[in-house]
Amino acid sequence: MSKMSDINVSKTVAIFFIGILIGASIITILLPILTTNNVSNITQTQTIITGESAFNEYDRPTPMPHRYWAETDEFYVFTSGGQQGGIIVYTVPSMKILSEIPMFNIDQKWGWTTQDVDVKEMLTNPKTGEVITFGDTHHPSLSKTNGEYDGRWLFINDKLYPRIGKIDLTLFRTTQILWIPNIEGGLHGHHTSPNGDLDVANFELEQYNSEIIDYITANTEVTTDKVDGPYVGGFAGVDISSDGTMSNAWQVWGPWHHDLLRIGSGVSNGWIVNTAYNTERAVDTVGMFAREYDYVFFWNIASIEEAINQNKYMTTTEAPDVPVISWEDVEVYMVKIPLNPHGVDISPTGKYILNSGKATTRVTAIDFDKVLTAISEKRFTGEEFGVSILDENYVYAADMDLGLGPTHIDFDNKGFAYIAFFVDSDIKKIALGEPYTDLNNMEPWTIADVIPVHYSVGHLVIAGGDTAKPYGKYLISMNKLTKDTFLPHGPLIAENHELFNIEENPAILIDQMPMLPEPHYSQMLPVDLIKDKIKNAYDLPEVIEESRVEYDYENEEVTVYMTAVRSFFDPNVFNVPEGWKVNVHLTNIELSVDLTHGFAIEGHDVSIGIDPGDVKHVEFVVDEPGVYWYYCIWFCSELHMEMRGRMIVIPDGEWNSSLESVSD
Ligand code: K7E
Ligand code: CUA
Ligand code: CA
Repeated sequence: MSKMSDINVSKTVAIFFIGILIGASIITILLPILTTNNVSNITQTQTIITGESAFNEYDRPTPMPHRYWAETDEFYVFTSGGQQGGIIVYTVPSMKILSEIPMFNIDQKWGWTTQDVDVKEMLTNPKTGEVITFGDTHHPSLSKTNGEYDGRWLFINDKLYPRIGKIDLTLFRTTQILWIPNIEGGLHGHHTSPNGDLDVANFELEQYNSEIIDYITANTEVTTDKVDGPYVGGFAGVDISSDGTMSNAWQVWGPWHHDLLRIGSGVSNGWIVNTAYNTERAVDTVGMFAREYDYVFFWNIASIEEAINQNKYMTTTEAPDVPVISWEDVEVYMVKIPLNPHGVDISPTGKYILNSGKATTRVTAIDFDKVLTAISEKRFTGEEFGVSILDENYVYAADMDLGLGPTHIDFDNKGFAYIAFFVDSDIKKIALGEPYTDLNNMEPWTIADVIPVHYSVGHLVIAGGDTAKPYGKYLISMNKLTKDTFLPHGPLIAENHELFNIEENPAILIDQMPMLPEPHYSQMLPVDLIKDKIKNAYDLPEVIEESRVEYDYENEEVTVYMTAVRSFFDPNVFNVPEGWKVNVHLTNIELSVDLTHGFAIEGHDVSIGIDPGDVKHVEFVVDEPGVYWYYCIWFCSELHMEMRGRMIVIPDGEWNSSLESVSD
């Protein structure tokens, strides 16, 4: 023990001197910056540039003042990575990428790998035990309070597997993945409620869960067949507690599969709105176009809760705590909309629900006030599977013939809807009706601007477009099939995110940014809403495990409690008998921002970043005797290269307890 403390003392001294060295160099670098007034620098430079060459305010000044973008960027953009499996973060108006946040994918540089037992658990399908390390993120939804973003969390669906992930916006890291039971395949339409207590997602695929089919088709005309179809569908409700914890709340199942989804607010508060493009209940592409129209559905959330209170639900063996409710036991209405709809989006006061028929040229606007009247006056034109069809001639505020391939819709703060057209490669700006006519001063439902994009636009996003109070100002068109927009780089071309200033009419293209494949929807959050809440480090545990190595002969496991600090691992050597399992509990005890370390060990498929204040728990098995170096994967100081240590695997038969490592 005395040997150990001697070494500790000398190490403390070494750390102290290294700390001074590093500190001194940081001060040397920072001093000129700290003593310069950056803000006035920026303004000056801008004025000069603007005056001389008619550059607009979005051009970068030359010479570039240090911290220019940190001072001027206004929004964070959280864009779904699509088949990348996570989230990509960039800022506006600079269009500069800040971060990737792995979620359903693994990415060792961000410390998100399945060697971390906590990450592995989150990525394990509870039904099959499979660890799924890829996904398909589509629809991010920022948490809200009173209909506006509160900057606490971001939730997103996986279209490939049935799960919803959550990002904690104080850390920009995934902190929970909730698996949805009873279904095969993933989730698609996804949105959180205006008060942040509910998250709802449509099942991406038609389902055949025989337990549930027996229940929901018991007394109805709904037919199903396992081989020939048709099948059934539905959506899942997820409770979000006040600390952001997600839990499975309920599922509603019915005859149809649903595509996109919004939770109403304002006038439509308390209703879930979702579409179905396959009201034909077909199992092949052509069959899904058989009808001339499909439906948008309005589901009363209170009636779902009421059905649960009245015990009108079943549960499955897989999920005994999750009520499964038949569509027959909830209050639901539908309205005919142009065939094979895609986008369904709700205007800021919750009054207008815009639906785009992606295989048509039509976009319809439904007035939710009229939906409520039509329900109370029973203005129905028929029913299907017991669901009343509201008279579309009454509830439509507009039926617009606007162009080819309408996809998604978003809203600004001035009474306009912006509708993306995939085939036309443009965005049409449309004046909304009452109560927005005071704002837009236009004949309702007429075109105010046609914005060309490059080229085929799927989603678009306006800052705060799904909130009660959009911020407006910027629109990002998220384009696919971008062809010649950027330099050639092989057969698959980067996506193109185009930033427009929509305060001007016609809108001004500010920037084009190549984006890695393949975003769907994004959301924008004001910098001021979260900037000061973002943490420099994880909260270190109250008790930091003392560095040590423990041997468990019964289970043949060695547990290493290790710390990382510039630029040492402690312990920096440990011995293990061949064939044993190794658990490394690694704590980065630094609390300085950006001082991420890492732990990579040769030959064992382990490489993982670890942020300041974080604790990682890595597991692996040692099969081959030998000397294995481990090292830090992030350049953390001038002594980074030396930040390494050894794991020595002792051959079978040569081990004896005197080889047990004691921490130094
Ligand atoms: Cu929102 Cu791409 Cu999933 Cu349309 S979907 S683009
Ligand atoms: Cu720690 Cu490099
Ligand atoms: Ca259809």
